[in-house]
Amino acid sequence: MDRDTIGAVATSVGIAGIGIVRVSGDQAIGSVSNIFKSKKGQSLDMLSNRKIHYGWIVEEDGKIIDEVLVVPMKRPYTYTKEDVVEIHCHGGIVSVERILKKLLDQGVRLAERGEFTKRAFLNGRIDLSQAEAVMDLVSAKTKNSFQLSMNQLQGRLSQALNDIRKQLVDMLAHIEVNIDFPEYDEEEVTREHLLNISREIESKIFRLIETSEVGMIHREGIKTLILGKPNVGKSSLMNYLLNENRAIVTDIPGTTRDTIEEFVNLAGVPLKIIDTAGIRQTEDIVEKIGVEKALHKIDEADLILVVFDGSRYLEEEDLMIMEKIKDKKALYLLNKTDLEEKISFDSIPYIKDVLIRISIINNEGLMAIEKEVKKLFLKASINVEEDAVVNNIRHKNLLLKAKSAIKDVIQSIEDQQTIDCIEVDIMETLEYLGEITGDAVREDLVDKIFSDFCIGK
Ligand SMILES: Nc1nc2c(ncn2[C@@H]2O[C@H](COP(=O)(O)OP(=O)(O)OP(=O)(O)O)[C@@H](O)[C@H]2O)c(=O)[nH]1
Ligand SMILES: [Mg+2]
Repeated sequence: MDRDTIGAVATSVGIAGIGIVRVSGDQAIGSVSNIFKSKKGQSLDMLSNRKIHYGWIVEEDGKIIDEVLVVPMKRPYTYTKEDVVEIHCHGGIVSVERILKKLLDQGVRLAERGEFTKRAFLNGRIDLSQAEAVMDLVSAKTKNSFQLSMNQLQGRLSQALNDIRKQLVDMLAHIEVNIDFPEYDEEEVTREHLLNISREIESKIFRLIETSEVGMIHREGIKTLILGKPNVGKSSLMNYLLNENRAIVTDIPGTTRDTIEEFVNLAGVPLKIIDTAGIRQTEDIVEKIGVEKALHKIDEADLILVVFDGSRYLEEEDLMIMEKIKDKKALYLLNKTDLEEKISFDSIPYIKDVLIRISIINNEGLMAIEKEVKKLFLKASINVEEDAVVNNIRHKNLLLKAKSAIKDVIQSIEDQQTIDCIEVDIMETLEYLGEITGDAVREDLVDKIFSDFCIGK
């Protein structure tokens, strides 16, 4: 393992009360010691461990760079399980960068993305799924997604996976013990026993996969496309949901040209909302590009909010939009109910029942959108506070592979396959689950995972 001492600015760089520079590795205390002058005049390695020490970061000639608080933390009870020092200095760009530069001059290497957390993983303090949770925590946008990641960091997913892995290992042990007594009865009992456990494991894995839909929504947000012909109130809806005047609203059809993307927390449900140009045939080049862009986004959207103008007749564009989104999850919003109603869905009876009637101007009916979104995406059976929830596509894919491997185990037992054959499938299941926690994972994959982190974490 890389023994370099690494350093980075751990706080977000910008105007702030304090900034923190973090160092980890064998030379952490020595290198900070060289540039730190404590109030008491003692060198850092003489000062007490895990206590905050007041002093200054200084140039060789004693000139003060910044007034700081320094926390030396000796291994192994640290974030990385290595010696760690945190220097708390004034916020802003200048101080943290000058201090970091001084450390680099001492031979400290600039940390790569996620390298502190990677060391915590490689040194065995946390497993890979917990390390991934750290990144999710710092980028969480809602309380729920933070909570899910916190549960994961606390080991809730790891625990669920380890329970399953232990059962798989027990299965292998059971086979080893009983294979030496291959009398007919013993083998029958063994097979029956293995079959029961395999079915139990299959349902546990299935349950975890089931949580991933909600888990991913909390993490990534529901990609929500607002679609409709021009002037129906799409941008008004966007502004209402954002609670700010983000998109331009006018009574001129074709106001919105480009797509506008914003994040909104709708009563705990994160939405990535995209306002689009009104769909219509147009000769205007810019508008035309906007319309094409809007239509292109349909494929990747999780949810479409189709807006109709109730004060106008149903037109060809409305029908065209409905046709284009017929396979997608959608809410049909009939806007401008404050005006005299002209629209009629007599030709498309199924729409009538699912319409949500709203008036954005009068702030009417809009709560129903929130309710319906929740109904569509959040399954009541999942408890964000308590359950082990999968919120990561890498984990989900490995669980799907594990599920298929355990299905093979069940099949092999049912088909009276040889014990060897069953063993291979059990080991495969174990391996997929091990990849989630990082017990069986390739180095390049580990590098790839941490490269998505931010610097200083
Ligand atoms: N009466 C009434 N007018 C509304 C309502 N909602 C929006 N409008 C008006 O409808 C007009 C068009 O609103 P926008 O939000 O710009 O419509 P849009 O669908 O984004 O239009 P394009 O960007 O041109 O496609 C504006 O004058 C709004 O004030 C409503 O509930 N009732
Ligand atoms: Mg608009």
